[in-house]
This record gives sequence, structure tokens and C-alpha cells, in this order.
Amino acid sequence: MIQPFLEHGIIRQAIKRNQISVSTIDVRSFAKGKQKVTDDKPYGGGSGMVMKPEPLAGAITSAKIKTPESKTILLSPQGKPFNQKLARKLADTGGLIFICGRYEGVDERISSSLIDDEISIGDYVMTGGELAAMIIIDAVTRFIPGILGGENSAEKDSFENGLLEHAHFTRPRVFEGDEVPEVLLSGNHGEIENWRLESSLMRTLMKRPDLLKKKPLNLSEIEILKKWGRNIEEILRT
Ligand code: 4HQ
Repeated sequence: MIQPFLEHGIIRQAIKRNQISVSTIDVRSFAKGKQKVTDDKPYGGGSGMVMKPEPLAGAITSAKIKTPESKTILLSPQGKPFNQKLARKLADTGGLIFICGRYEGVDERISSSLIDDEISIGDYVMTGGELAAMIIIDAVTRFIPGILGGENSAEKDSFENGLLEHAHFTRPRVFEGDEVPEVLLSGNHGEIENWRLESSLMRTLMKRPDLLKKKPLNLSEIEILKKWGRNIEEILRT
């Protein structure tokens, strides 16, 4: 699952330029016996299987020896919610080891001894932790210095200032009768910045009001919201 993910776009480029490196360990290669069994029935009964602790402990220990500075992360719906802030923090560690469970999950004694942190990518249940690991690798890589060009740097992204990003337009100037906002063609950088801030605020209010409520507003942001308020009051009066 992981290999094809590494072969595209910014992740591929980052690997080629030695800005990140990713390798995988097959837990099965640490399993004993001819069958290389990695799972077993849960104590106490019930459906589903649990990942046996010994092969996992072997795999984690071997990973820790290869990258002793790494933090070990278990992917699980019970983990702390992954977000942009956590991505930035993880980019500033000496490496990450992701434990990707299958079946019902891993033996509890693994989480209590060999795991530094438990992370969830959202409140839903997947069949394994691999997609979660790839999502985290993807978002974290964008924060490695030198990955994004200056023009495209991470500061302008959604969430960096507590707002969603402004709307984007490219050529053609008219698409299916729909025109690009005039101000973006004006070359007036002050007005363009104002328009983008207003677009950001509008999109956040419409799509993610929860974000807007949390955000400390600066003077220009308050001014824009007040202007909307005045416009709406005018409409209600007339
Ligand atoms: N998992 N965020 C691995 C998840 C999950 C999530 C379910 C993790 C199955 C075995 N991981 N177990 N949500 O759904 O990270």
C-alpha cells in the first residue's frame, strides 16, 4: 500500500532530494514458526482477532534501532485528533515510526510500553492504520524546510491563520459565462490582499463557522465583518 504513495508528486520529489526517507517493515517477518502468525483470538472471547505482541515488539524494536531519535506513533481511533498544529510539531521530531494495526487492533501491552503517542485521523473506523500513516506522512512532509517553494509556503494554507483559504482563479478569464473577480486582474496588490482576506472570512463563515468562532480577529478582519453586518442591516431595512 505504501510504495505507490511514495511514487508521486511532492512526496516523491522530497524522497529523491533526500529531504525525507520512508521505509516499511513487514510485521510478519518478525513472526515465529512456519505460518508466521501475527494475530490471535482475544482473551475473554468475542469476534475479531488481535495483533500478537511479540512480532510487533520485534518490529518496533528493530525500527527504533535503525532510527533511535524517532517517536513511535500508534494509529488508532482512540488517539489524539490529528490536525495542522500536530503536523507542524511532528515535522520537528527526529523521525517517526508508525505502528499500523490490522484486525481489531494491537495487544494493549504494546501501547503501554513501546508507544510514545497515539493519533487518530478522524472519528471513523478503517480496516488498518496504513492510510492514516500515509495521511500523516503527507501533511507532515509539507512542513519540512525546503519542501514547498517560498511562493507556495505553508503560511498561506488553510488553518495557518485560523481561516480557510481564499478562492483561487486561473485562466480563462471567462469560464461558462462566469467571470474572474475584476480586482484580481487589476494588479493592485493592496486591494487584492483585501479581497483575499474578505474571501477567506466569507468561506470560513459559510463552510466552517466553528473555526471563525475560535479565531482571534484583528482590526481589518473586524472591519470586514462589520461591513457585512451593515450591508445586511440595510437589506433588512429596505
Ligand atoms: N484504525 N485513525 C487501526 C483507524 C484509525 C483512525 C482502525 C487504526 C483499525 C486496527 N487509525 N485499527 N481512525 O480507524 O487512525
